[in-house]
Amino acid sequence: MPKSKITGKSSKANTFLGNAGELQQQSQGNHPALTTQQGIVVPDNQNSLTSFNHGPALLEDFILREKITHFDHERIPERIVHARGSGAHGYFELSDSLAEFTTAKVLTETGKRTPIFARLSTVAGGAGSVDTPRDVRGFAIKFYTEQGNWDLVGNNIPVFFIQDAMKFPDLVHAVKMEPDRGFPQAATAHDTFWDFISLMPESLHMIMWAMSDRTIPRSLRMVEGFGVHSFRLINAAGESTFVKFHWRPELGIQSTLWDEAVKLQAADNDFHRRDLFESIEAGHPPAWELSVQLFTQEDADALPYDHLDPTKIIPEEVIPLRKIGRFVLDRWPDNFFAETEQVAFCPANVPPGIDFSNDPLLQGRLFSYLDTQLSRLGGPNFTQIPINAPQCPFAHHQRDGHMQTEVPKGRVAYEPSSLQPDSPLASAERGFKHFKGPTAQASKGRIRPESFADHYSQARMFYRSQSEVEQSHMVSALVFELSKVQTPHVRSAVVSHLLVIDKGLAQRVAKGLGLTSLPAVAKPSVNPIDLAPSPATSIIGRMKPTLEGRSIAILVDDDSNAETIAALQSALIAEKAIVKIIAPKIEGATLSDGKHLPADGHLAGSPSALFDAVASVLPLASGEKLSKESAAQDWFRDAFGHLKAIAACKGTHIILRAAAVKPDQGFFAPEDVADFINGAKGRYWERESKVRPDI
Ligand code: HDE
Repeated sequence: MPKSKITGKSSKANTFLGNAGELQQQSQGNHPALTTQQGIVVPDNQNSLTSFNHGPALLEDFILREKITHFDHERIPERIVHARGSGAHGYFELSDSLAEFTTAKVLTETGKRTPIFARLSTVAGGAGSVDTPRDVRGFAIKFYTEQGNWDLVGNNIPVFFIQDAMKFPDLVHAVKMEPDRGFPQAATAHDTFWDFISLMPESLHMIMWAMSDRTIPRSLRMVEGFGVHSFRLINAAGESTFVKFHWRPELGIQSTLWDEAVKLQAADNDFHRRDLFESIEAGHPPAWELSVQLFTQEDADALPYDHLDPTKIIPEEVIPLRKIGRFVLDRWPDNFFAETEQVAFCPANVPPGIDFSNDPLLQGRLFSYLDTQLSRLGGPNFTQIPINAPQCPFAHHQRDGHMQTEVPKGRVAYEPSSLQPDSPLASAERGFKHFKGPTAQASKGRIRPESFADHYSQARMFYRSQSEVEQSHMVSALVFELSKVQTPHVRSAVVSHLLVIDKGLAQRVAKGLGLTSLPAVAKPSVNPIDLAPSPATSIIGRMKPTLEGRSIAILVDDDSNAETIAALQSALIAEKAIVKIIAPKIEGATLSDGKHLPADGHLAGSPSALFDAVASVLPLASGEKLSKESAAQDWFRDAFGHLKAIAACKGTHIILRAAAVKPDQGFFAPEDVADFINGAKGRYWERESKVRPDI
């Protein structure tokens, strides 16, 4: 042990290992040695190299420098849109062959499982923003087919805001946080967004969908997906059929209420990500049916709108959906960054047998995705990242560039070549066949087709296809959003467009905003027509009466009736519901039978917004005590306000009275398990006018 020159005593500095010593003593396991990225074994991962006791850190500490440098570069640019997302692996299985229409094997070989990776995202917020803002959800699926990767990069709404890719940067700049002030994050409720919308009437159909409950989904497991654009299927004879892709959750589509979404945002920033993770981990993988709408050029010509206009749908009442298979998301990624963050989708990735239409928005997208990925993933070799690599044989002459991780062999990196007989060659027979198209276009110009000019008819069709409750939700969404707009003329301009869509809608929104008179009606370039309603666009009419995959809370405390709780638990689990025990303290409660029941959440930190229905089994004393706590009062007031079924025992009624909640037909005794289960399969829409009389 070295001696100090001054004191002559042994210096502790050289022998003290800090945490490293303690950790080494604790670690009895057979761990592999920790090394640097260069493979040098790290002697101490707690203390940097300093010049003696309290001396400065030394530049020669290559272990510290490597660790900090790597850390400094851990983040990559986030996606300009769809930055926040959650992904999962799974598979697609085809049940109905489309061999008549396409040569793409993924759509012709029934029974075969194709591996997939899907990512669901919000659009406007940054990567660290919340899961439950009012926003469109992206729904992108990568199919690792044996003919190369096919990316179906869709949204949970079947139309888009704009008709031409030229407008996309403007739209995104308008929706993102305002550039001078840096807010609001993840919200459309601000001036620049609504200013842009008021000046772009082509966005109004999408606005109707965005202001509906579709943009506040209950779970990522319960959203629909749409490819939006028309694509083409090409068969062996080179013939083309138009196709639109739709996918529907087997658990049914379901949304939250706005007030619930706002409270979820406070209760759990990761509500959707956690929900998807937990259901996959618990062995309840979500699944979707994949369907297509198939139609010919003649069918398209007969429609009163242009299918190449991405602000239009073809209602399924006009061209029915044909179910062709299902996909399942059953494996959470091993590493969020390596997979969910680095995955790169691109609508231009299609196998032979699928081709593009002339939708001008799609055409722009075919360029944008690869371009953005070059900077987001740092260069042209991102297809080597495992999540992006095809899972079929591939061979190309692309070489070098940033982060080349492969070691290509041989002399030949070009084609044709006579020097290397086994070097890859193009194959006209197996290769991608571009649809030739009808006839060459005679002219060019920056022209928007006349057939894209009607911006209001489908917006009206959507609004009028909704149930009364859903229409009211749209009214309150519009009132909320426009009330956040500080510029009065922007508010009026939006109402002037609503007047064209539906006068009743415009009047209700104007009243909600407190406008003293209605603005002049906007002047459409083409007068709208009344299209037949499309009931398939409504959510409430199509909600599944089921508890499968839904989350039900049981509030318990010390001395709660053990028998009632056990009966509720087993009956709910038999319905495939997720049961969560909530107690005033996270340690749980000792029930009437003397047994301890651990809790999944504590009352103050687990608001009822997190659950689809609530049951409460409390002894009178506990009801008395909790009735004085605002967290307990809010729990029931919110469950009531969010139109949920409530099973309440006598003790709970003390809290209900304190919270001024008057029981209605959505209330049950916890012992009446079957009634509660039936009641919990839906929401009590008729309660809405009592809790939100203004809308
Ligand atoms: Fe995207 N979009 N988009 N988009 N989009 C991106 O690509 C773009 C559009 C969609 O989970 C970006 O890699 C343009 C419609 C999803 O990684 C970018 C236009 C639809 C995702 C891009 C559109 C989508 C993106 C950002 C108009 C529904 C997330 C990062 C011409 C059919 C994919 C990236 C994921 C992501 C461009 C319009 C869906 C910038 C130019 C319409 C689901 O390339």
